[in-house]
Amino acid sequence: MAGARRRLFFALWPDEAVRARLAALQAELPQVAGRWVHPEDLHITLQFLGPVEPGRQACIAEAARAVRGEPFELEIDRLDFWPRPRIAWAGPEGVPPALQRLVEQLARNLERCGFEPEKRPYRPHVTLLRKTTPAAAVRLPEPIRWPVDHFVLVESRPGGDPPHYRPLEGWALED
Ligand code: 3AM
Repeated sequence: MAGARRRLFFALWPDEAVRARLAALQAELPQVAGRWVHPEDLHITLQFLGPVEPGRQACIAEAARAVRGEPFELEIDRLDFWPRPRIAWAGPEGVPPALQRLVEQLARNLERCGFEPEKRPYRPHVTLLRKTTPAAAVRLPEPIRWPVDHFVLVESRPGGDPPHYRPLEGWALED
């Protein structure tokens, strides 16, 4: 039997301290309309994979294992809004080189498993609020420092009650 496909993506997963600060930011958002992302679902997507057959998961794990990365720190210092997905998000002003390298390596390794690399430039962000109303970008007076030393493969289970995302496996970024 083929087994059920799972909806998967690679992400940076905050530790409890960073998660608490991101959740506090949600509470301070000026927007009132929208659908809050459950605090346990807060993350930064590295690459979205979509529905994956069980037979491809070994290739995906191998692609992740083959990544040679290094730990880095993210400075979450911007709160912004994108009109097309209609989300409010928090993220770093720029992309740290170590993060850019991580995303590119992952995309390259995943091509061997048949996943098309994303054509749009990589924009790291934590979605805080969906289906929201337009808002102006602001710079956070106190940036959130997010030390990144690993990345995870996450299963997405939309529908039902949140949290919707569950980390399945993680890989360290080692010097
Ligand atoms: O990281 P965020 O919350 O912005 O919108 C989905 C979510 O993004 C995105 O992957 C993340 C985890 O679900 N996503 C969903 N479908 C997608 C698709 N077809 C997608 N990203 C790219 N292509």
